[in-house]
Amino acid sequence: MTPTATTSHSTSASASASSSSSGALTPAQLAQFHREGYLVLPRFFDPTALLARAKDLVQSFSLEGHPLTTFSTGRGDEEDADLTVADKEEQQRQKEKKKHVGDRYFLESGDKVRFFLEEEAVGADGKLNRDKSRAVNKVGHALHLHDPYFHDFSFSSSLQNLARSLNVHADPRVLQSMIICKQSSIGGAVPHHNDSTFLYTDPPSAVGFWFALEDCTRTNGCLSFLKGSHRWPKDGTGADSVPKPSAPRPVEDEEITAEYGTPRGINARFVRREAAEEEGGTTFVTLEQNEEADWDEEGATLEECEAGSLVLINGSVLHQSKKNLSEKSRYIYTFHMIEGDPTRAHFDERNWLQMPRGADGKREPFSQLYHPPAPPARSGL
Ligand SMILES: O=C(O)CCC(=O)C(=O)O
Repeated sequence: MTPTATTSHSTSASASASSSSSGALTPAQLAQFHREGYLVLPRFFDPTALLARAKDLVQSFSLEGHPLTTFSTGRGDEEDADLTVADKEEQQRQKEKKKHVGDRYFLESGDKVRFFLEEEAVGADGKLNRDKSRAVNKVGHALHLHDPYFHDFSFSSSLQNLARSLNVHADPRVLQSMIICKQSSIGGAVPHHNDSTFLYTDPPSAVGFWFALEDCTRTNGCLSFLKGSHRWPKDGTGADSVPKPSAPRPVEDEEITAEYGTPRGINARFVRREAAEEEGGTTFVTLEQNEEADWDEEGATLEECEAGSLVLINGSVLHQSKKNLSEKSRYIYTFHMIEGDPTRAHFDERNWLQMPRGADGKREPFSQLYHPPAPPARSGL
């Protein structure tokens, strides 16, 4: 095991049989990543301590003041014929208030550690219908800032070396770190998407780092990918045959494009609604109609993997995970990197995830992978 640059815990991201001893990718692995849009690296790290930590967090978070109803679905919306008009108006006011609280809980989570619940874990009465440790959908979105285990792991020397060898970002910034629990029986599906839709930069630059803390199988909701969907085909039906998009496409070395094809941009981005809009919350805005490939369920590749695997995900490649119908949970840890060099890409105010403003009114920067923030205190662990 290669120890991390910063850790004193046993949470090292280590190189393995699948990569060189420093964590750097081999030429063959790089080629596969560029060709297929993702790369599975089995036995990349030891998941034991991180899994235990993730389970501790989910077991011990406080429900006090938590906006439990925020992530419920349409259940509980049924009309009650016995209610008076005044009762219904009051019910509507309460619902909007809860939605507002829920929106804030989500939108202010970019620099916090917050707990989001499974829709099926909240009953129509607005209460949890199971133990909280089995109700959490995900924990995010700044474990890399606030949790010593996830901080040390995320900024480890192996991951720094890997990012250098990937060579996508000049100044990689770490953001949107999450534990995704995929609880047994109820763990929700993640519909097909690409990550640059949710972490938009101009031009797109997101790369996902996804770490299996438990075995991920077809029955507990492993990832599946539409291989190569991050590029236009090179068979004459590709980017050259459609008008140039008004939305930017990812930029990369000309040699890579020449070898594998033109990178695809994205059709839409996920943004905060303007403060003036009554509904608040988030929405999608269209950038292009036909820049992305169409999802093809039959053509998708299921990627089962063992605990300890790292999956690298290009920001334009389409992927999804299905509902966990099994008796086993599927804990993973993930974070993303975007380009932080302002001459190469720009992250703007419309993105859903934002850092808070400092005393000078400016947004605090996202963490630099190569110059990590100070580790959080370990008191109270
Ligand atoms: O873990 C999952 O099920 C989905 C995660 C994912 O799609 C992502 O992080 O982009």
